[in-house]
Formats: sequence, structure tokens, C-alpha cells
Amino acid sequence: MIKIALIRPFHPSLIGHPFEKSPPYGLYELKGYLDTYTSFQTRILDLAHLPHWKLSLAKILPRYAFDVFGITALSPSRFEAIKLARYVKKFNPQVCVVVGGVHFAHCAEDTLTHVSEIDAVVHGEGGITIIELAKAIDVRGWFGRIKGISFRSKDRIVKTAPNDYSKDAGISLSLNGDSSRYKEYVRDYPVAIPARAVMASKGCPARCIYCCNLAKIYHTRSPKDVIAEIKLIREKHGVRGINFLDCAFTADRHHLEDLCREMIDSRLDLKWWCESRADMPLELLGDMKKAGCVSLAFGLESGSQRILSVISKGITVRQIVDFVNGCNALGIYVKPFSMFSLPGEEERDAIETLNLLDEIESYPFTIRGSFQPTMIFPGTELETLARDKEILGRQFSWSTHYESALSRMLLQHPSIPIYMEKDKMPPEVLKNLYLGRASRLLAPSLNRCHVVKEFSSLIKNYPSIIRYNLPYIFSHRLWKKVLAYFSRRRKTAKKNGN
Ligand code: B12
Repeated sequence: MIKIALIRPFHPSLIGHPFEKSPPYGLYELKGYLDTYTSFQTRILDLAHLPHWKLSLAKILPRYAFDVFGITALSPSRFEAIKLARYVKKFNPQVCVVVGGVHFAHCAEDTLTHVSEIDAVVHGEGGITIIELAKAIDVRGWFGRIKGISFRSKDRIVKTAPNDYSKDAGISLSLNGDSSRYKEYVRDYPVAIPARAVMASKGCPARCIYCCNLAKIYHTRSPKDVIAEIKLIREKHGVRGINFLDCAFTADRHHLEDLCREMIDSRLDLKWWCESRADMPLELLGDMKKAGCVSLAFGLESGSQRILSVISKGITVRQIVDFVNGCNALGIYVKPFSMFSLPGEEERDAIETLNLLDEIESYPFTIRGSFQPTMIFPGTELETLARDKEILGRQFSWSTHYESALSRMLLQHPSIPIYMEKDKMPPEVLKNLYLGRASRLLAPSLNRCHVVKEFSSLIKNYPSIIRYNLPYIFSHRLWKKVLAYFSRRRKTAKKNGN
């Protein structure tokens, strides 16, 4: 009977992130499938926070003698995943190394071509696939009949038929082993409530050009099933909050309505958070609030209508403003994620985004969100565009060493390329836009890591920041924000009884 290790590699950029203590959900889901449907021994090894992971593995590997290593990664942690694959294969060349997750799923051929230590790549949701793979490895069978993978066969890379298991929206993340050592919370700003993650749907019906979403088909899970899981979590972990991980929690009106009704009827008395799109049916915000929703994050992306159309966002600036107003009117916190340096974008478009952010952030229930240069991820339309325009060099591979000076300068993950059309938005403008925004006062949602990283950069770029911020310092928006900030603090102090 084979032994399987499911590993999250060291992930330096997770350290200092507000969600640094959250579990490797994907691996817990895989373990759930393996434990439920097979009798293979499966362990999760989470190395995300262990810079000296090799020392730990040197002790663990001889003790457990694993036959299969399943490694997960996001694009920023891909090189650590590759290092790990090389390490375990060197330790024992007989083991089978399988990788999955949103990064590898989108560049399987590239991975198998450049990393001989990786034996197979899983393309989509991995629950059923990992079972089939493990069974095939156990009997030394051929991988060719397993759907949804790529593997090396002699000198060829074989890609099997796509897996069509996505109708199953994933078995409960909470049942899969004991993840209680992880800390998760939901923000009912500024209070952090102990929470656990649940998924009510997978995939997203939208087709934004920068997104590397894994499940192309949007599918929902029965509300009764979701509620049953939530109740179980509450009993088991005593949490008071739920963190919905869905890419598009509010995309299906009927599902959202049913889910809220079930939550209200079951008197869950829990607070929850999710991600939404600004074009959600606003008349359901009231039900969401009643059901316990305290905050929503959403992709604002751009304040320029022209750019929103270029990126196929399918949302208008008007819808964004209405959505933020709707949430604010009900006291639901909203947190916008936005980007700049999108295809065709010029400085004036980014200024429109900053103006929109300024406007909506002056509302009491809007939390300062992100404003990041556009990153290129594998498998996106943006990647194809970047290759066509030679923003990514002809030789660019996701699996060989890459470090971008531009990403570093803009305090982003250095291994992730940034989309930049030099003629439209040169690096100097990019830098001023980013640091200008980063330097704005009252940024309570900046995480520890950013504050440290940004501080030295802010000092270095002090003259351009002052120049960039002058209109802001003299605008009424800043002072409105100062007042809103102090009034929020006063209210919290009152609530906490100080
Ligand atoms: C939670 C989350 C985070 C958390 C991570 C928490 C954690 N503990 O790891 C936080 C908030 C830190 C985060 C940060 C970022 N994230 Co994020 N995040 C998500 C989110 C919402 C859920 C991921 C998840 O856990 N899904 C649930 C599990 C069950 O699914 P899964 O991991 O995909 O696993 C399944 C399959 O992929 C497969 N599988 C996975 N691994 C393996 C391994 C093997 C061996 C096999 C067989 C199968 C397999 O099987 C699993 C079960 O079906 C997704 C969006 C989404 N809804 O998926 C974005 C997402 C993963 N994030 C994304 C991005 C862009 C980011 C950031 C880069 C954002 C930024 N601008 O800085 C940062 C990067 C973080 C960093 N420092 O490196 C992108 C991915 C980009 C990429 N190619 O890497 C996503 C897809 C959002 C999107 N649509 O753009 N994120």
C-alpha cells in the first residue's frame, strides 16, 4: 500500500501576509478524497513557513518512506515547488512527483519540459484525479487513461482528455483532517473574528483577460449541504465566522437567494465574508446582511470605462459606484482590488482609478483596498497578449529562473512578470503611480510586510511622492478620511467598552 505526502512548499511571500496562517485548502481537499475513498496513508506536510525546510524533510523522509509526493503551488511559490520536487527526487529517485494547483495546471508542458524531476501535472480540480493517480502508481499502471493530467511517457509529453469532474463542487474542506493549528479570521473591521473556510461554488462565469481561474465551468453546491458543513464547523471548532473562498460567491442570483434564506432560517448567528462582483443583484444585499455578511471584497480593477471594456470585465463604473453605495448604506464593509498598467492603459486611465478609489474610500464602510501593477499569470489571455507584444520574451518559461527588476522596484513578487506597454505607461510613471498611492496616509489595511518593504522605498522616492501627493494633501478627501478614521476608532472603542 503506497504512502502519499501532500506538500505546500516554502512560500516566503506568504510570511507577513494577513492570511499567512491560513491552511493549504487544496491539499486538505485532496486528503479528504484520499481518506474517504482509499486506504492509502496520506499526510500533509506544510512547509510554507519553514525557511529551513530541508532540515525538516531530512528527518521526516527516512521515517515515512513516502512513495508519492503531491506538491501544490501558486505562481509566486513555483520555484520553491520545483526546488522541493528536485530535493525529494534526489533523496529517492523511485518516488513519483505530481504537481497541481492553479499555477502548474496552466503550464503543464512548460513544467514537464524543463523539470525532469516532475512526473505528472494535474490540470484541474484534483480530488478524483489524485485517487486515480495513486491507484495507478500502486499497481504500477499506465497514466494514459487518467483524465485531466499531463505526464512524460518516454520522451514525449502526453496530455490526457480534460477531466469532467467539476460538477462536484468539492467535498467539505472542513472534514479533511485536523487543520485546527491554522488561524483564520473574518474581518468585521476593525474586529477580527475567528473563522473557517467553506466553498459554496467553484469557478466563475466571467472571462476577465487577466484571471487564471481554474474551473472554467461555474457550478454551485446545494445550500443545504453548505449549511450542514457550516454547522459542523461551528460545533467542531467553535468559530464565529465563515470565510467563503469562492471566486464568484454572488454570481448566481437564485443560489445566493437560497443560500441566504437557509442561513437566516437556520439561525446560524455567524459573521461571514466573501468575494463578489460589482454587478451582483443589489436587492440581495439586505438578505446577505441579515444572513451575517459583514464584509465583501470585489474586483474594481479600473476606474476607466475604456479599460474595463478592454479587459472584458463586463462591469461599468456606474455599477461599481452603485455597489459600493449599496454596501455602505447597509453597513457592509467593501474592499476594492484594483490594478493599473492594463492593456492600452495610460496614466490618465490610472488617475481615473485613483480618483474613483478616493471617492469610494471616503465612504465610512469602504476599506482601503489594493492598487497593484498588473501581473501576468500563466493560462490567461493577458499572457498570450504579453507574448504577442513581446512583453514576455520569446524564451520566457515559467519554469526557469526569472526575476523581474520592475516587479522588485514596484514591491511585487519578483518572480511574477508585470504587464507593461512602455509606450503607454513607462516604468517611471508606473513607479510614481504605485508609490504615490502606497504612501497615502491612513492605510490601516497595509500588512506588516508591506509597511516594512514600502518604508525604505518611500524614503528613497520621497521627492516624487511629495510631488505626486500634493493635490491629495490639499484635497478635502484626505481630511474627510481623517475624520472618518477617528470616528471609526471612537465607535470601536465605545463598542469594546473603553
Ligand atoms: C485563498 C486564496 C489566497 C490566500 C492563500 C491562502 C493559503 N493558505 O494559501 C491568500 C490571501 C494569501 C492569497 C494571496 C494571493 N493570491 Co490568491 N487566492 C485564494 C483563493 C481565493 C482560494 C484558493 C483556494 O484555496 N482554493 C480552494 C482549493 C480547494 O482549491 P485549489 O487550491 O485550487 O486546489 C484544487 C486544485 O487546484 C487541485 N490542486 C491543488 N494543488 C494540487 C496538488 C496536487 C498534487 C494535485 C493532484 C492537485 C492539486 O486540487 C485541489 C482540489 O480540487 C483563489 C481563488 C479561488 N477561489 O480559487 C485565489 C488565487 C489562488 N489567488 C491568486 C492570486 C493572484 C493571489 C496573489 C498573487 C494576489 C496578489 N495580487 O498579491 C497572492 C499571492 C500570495 C503570495 N504571497 O504568494 C490567483 C492565482 C494566481 C496564480 N497563478 O498563482 C487566484 C486563482 C485568484 C484568481 N482567480 O486570480 N490567495
